Amino acid sequence: MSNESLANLMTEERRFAPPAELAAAANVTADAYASAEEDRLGFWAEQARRLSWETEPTETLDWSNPPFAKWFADGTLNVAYNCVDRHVEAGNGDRVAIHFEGEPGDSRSLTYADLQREVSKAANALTELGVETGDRVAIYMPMIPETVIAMLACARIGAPHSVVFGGFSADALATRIQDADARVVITSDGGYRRGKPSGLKPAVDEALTRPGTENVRNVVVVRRTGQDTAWTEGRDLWWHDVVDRQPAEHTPQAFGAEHPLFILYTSGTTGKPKGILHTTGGYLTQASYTHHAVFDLKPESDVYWCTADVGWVTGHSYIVYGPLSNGATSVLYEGTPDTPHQGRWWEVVQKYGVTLLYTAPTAIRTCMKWGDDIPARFDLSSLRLLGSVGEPINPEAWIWYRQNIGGGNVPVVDTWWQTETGAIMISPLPGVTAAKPGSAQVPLPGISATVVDDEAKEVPDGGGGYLVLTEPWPSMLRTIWGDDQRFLDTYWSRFEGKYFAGDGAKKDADGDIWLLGRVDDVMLVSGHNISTTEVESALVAHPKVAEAAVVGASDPQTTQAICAFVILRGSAAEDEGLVEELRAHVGKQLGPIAKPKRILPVAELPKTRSGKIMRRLLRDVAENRELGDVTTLTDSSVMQLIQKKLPGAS
Ligand code: 6R9
Repeated sequence: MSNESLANLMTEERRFAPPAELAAAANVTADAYASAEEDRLGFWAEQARRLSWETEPTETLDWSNPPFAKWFADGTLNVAYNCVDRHVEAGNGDRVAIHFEGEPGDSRSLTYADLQREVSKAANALTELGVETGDRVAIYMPMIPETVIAMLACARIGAPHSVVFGGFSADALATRIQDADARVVITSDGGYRRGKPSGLKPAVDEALTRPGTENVRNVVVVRRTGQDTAWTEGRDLWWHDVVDRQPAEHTPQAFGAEHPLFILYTSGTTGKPKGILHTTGGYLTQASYTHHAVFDLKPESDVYWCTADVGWVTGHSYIVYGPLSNGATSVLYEGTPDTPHQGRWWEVVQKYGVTLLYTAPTAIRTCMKWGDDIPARFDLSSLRLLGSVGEPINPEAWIWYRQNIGGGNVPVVDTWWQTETGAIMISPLPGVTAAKPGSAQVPLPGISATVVDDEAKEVPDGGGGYLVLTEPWPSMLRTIWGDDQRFLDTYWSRFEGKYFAGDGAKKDADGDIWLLGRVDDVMLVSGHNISTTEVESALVAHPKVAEAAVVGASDPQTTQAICAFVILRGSAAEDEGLVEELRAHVGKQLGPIAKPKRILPVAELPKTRSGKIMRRLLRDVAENRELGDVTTLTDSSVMQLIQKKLPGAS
């Protein structure tokens, strides 16, 4: 970003108060802000008591060597015990922990007692394979119960896991195995996606031919699809051979609160992926508290569903650790939202009576594109709260979500956080905050976030700049695995003493925070910094547009020119006047400076597996460059389609 602070173009006046009934029975009320304000560390010490500790911590935060934090350092606990056994001991062994729904329609429900048996067996199996406390285990799996069981088994024996997206290539998997120096890989023959079995084991076999992966002694393979699977004798073992025969009891050992729980790689825009390291006590405290506070979870009656993939941090914190530590009943769905039909998700909501739904803006915009009539065919009246994560949610998508999925009367919580933050940081509280579509609004109790300018000065209300976190928080990353210097350089060197999140943001007149996309994506047009998010939201607010991605392409006159790629809604035609109509619409919403110079209707946009639009690839297209790294794209053919649409392309 240049010295000119981020222009503040969009205004949004709609407000939605919490439903009275929800507010009256909400898990967390406005008092939480006051008590955290008064004594932040005392507040987190209190939240840590949500967990069962073997040794209660006496110290909350050790910040003597910033930014290397230690939380609850003298406490000891076992994460799997907290997520499973203690619920069984409390008499809730018969409660369903996971309703699994396979893409082909097979389903299975596991109670907390089932989970305790399965996790114990898997922990015994890993121990038999020689996995010791501190050893790293790579998990490369589809969305099936064994994935959750494998993660908990690792946590149970203190072996940090590194979950790698099942959609990543052998190359991406190999890099992650090398960097973490994994000893065992847990995978499956494959999983179901888009109506077909798709293989996973072949990518593991290929990855393990690469140098630097020699320390992998065993590959444990879950049979999911029954595909033919190549086998390396002595190294490969079927899960059902090695896990099923184990004793169903396992005594969990308590580990120090700062014992590593997992490494999760974020791709970043350049350079090798960063292994984000999370530890035990602080991470679980904040995952548990935020899940309780933001989703208002009532474990006896709610059915919670987070649609994320477990290979994304959202899957770690809000499929596995948050919900299970709280004793929730969750849905786990294996497949894609449109297999075998575009109403599949809503069918799942209806079938299980889902009450709390957590998904990403990209999915919401895709459903908008498919049309309102699809969700309307299902009974979604069980839903009482909706959440969003992963990208800024455009106000129109927020309204559509509330209206068409939430029946127009449920709170929508827009939750901002990152792999690095481990848990939700900025979000409305559903029983407290009057929601504003498009804004994550306020830091949660106990969290300190603000917006600063280039000189690290806090911007006044109405100003724009960079999002920073000004105090340490329990679930913060502890470092980048094996690279403390990169940890310092990436997050702590831009503004002294503050965590730099890499996101542009603004404060509105009430001091509420609006996220405006990655700083790398901010455009510079004739001396003005303009956020891609605001232009995209203006485009999505037009009735003919379902999705939009905006980039700044270098331009001799204006430094950068705004270039927009749009996906039209179901019935909208790509006629002559469309581009002019959209330009005029953006001009009217945001001002003439924000009018895109070029608008290109396309069929699809390039996205990562967690649904984020990869703007750098679109920038490559807009500037007629060769495409950069496409290995984290869901579908690389999308880029060829887009390139073909460009004027002048063959
Ligand atoms: C949880 C997750 C982190 C980046 C983050 C920001 C974007 C996530 C958002 C949001 C606006 C929200 N992001 N949630 N932007 N509003 N509610 O997504 O982690 O994959 O590490 O991505 O995602 O840009 O910096 P991760």
